[in-house]
Amino acid sequence: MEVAGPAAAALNTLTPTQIQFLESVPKAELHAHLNGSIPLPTLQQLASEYLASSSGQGAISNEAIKQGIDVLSKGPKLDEIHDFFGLFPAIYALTSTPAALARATRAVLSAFLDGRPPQCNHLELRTTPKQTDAMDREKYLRTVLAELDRYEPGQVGLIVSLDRKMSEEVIKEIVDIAYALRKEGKRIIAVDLCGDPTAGDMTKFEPYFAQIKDAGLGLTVHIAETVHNTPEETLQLLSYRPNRLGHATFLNDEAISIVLDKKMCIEICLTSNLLCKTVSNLEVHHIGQYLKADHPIAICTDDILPFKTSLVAEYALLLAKPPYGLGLTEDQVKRVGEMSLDARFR
Ligand code: 6MZ
Repeated sequence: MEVAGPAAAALNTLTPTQIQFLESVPKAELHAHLNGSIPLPTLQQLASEYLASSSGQGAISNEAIKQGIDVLSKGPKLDEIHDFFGLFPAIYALTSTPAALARATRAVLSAFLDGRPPQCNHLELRTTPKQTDAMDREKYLRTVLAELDRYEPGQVGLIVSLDRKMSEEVIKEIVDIAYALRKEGKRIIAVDLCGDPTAGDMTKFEPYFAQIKDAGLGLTVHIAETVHNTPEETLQLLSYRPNRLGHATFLNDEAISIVLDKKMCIEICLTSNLLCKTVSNLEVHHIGQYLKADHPIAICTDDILPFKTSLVAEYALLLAKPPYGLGLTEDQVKRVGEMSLDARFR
């Protein structure tokens, strides 16, 4: 995976011995979105096959797909987080058949788990089940899960994502499929709430999140990712008793005290926050307060495709000296790795 931007700058300040150390630290990747983690060469291959056979009459034109791939290849320039979500329609057109989705999933799993040494010792991959002309949501999940089955059970699990914009009908359908597949013994470990952070009313999720918790599935929610997320919404999401929180960038004091008290692990995605401009630099990143409190965190990549990073590169942002990184000691970095493994859904 090509690494660019802040994570590459941090890596460049480290010695080969330090990079080897980062590779050897036991760690888990707990926050990676499937369609945002497809290695660029795989996506480019899927695009060239798609364009060769498509009449361009689909939901998105061939020209828009070409442009989308071009932007992703160069590394998208984002003025703010909403620009980020516009990258996905082109990707979705390319993973809309079971065969293409299986190839994308296989490449994502390989990027995290097959390196020598691998990027992580444990992966929790997440994805939003989609209905397309070629598959329903159950087929979508079965296709992804079949690829997970190629790895040892302890190595990788699947988190089913719900999008903030979904209708209640779709939420119910997905939650029901998730239960049924789990009952069959498939590796569904948790449910996630994601999508455009300012869209949707969170009240519709309440009964489903309660059921999910009662059924013994994990719950992680993207929360307070932007300055526009209200304190009311944040407290509402916290009241659903999530085990882990994605980003949690803009928590007020009341929310922070709940998070500390309930020991909710924060999934921290440093490059993602910097490139989406929700955090202006590492020095002011909210990771600082959690490190000080020895509160559970997990360093994660979010979307290695647009953000051009890797898990080891995100750990470089911990070890590198300021201003390139946070300047943690090797022992502190090890402790962060340990915390990510402790926060796995089991
Ligand atoms: C919120 C995000 C996200 O599910 O199609 N996604 N949601 N905040 C983020 N931070 C930058 N990054 C990715 O993967 C892509 C989807 O994951 C969500 C978005 O809904 C995106 O469309 P899947 O595999």
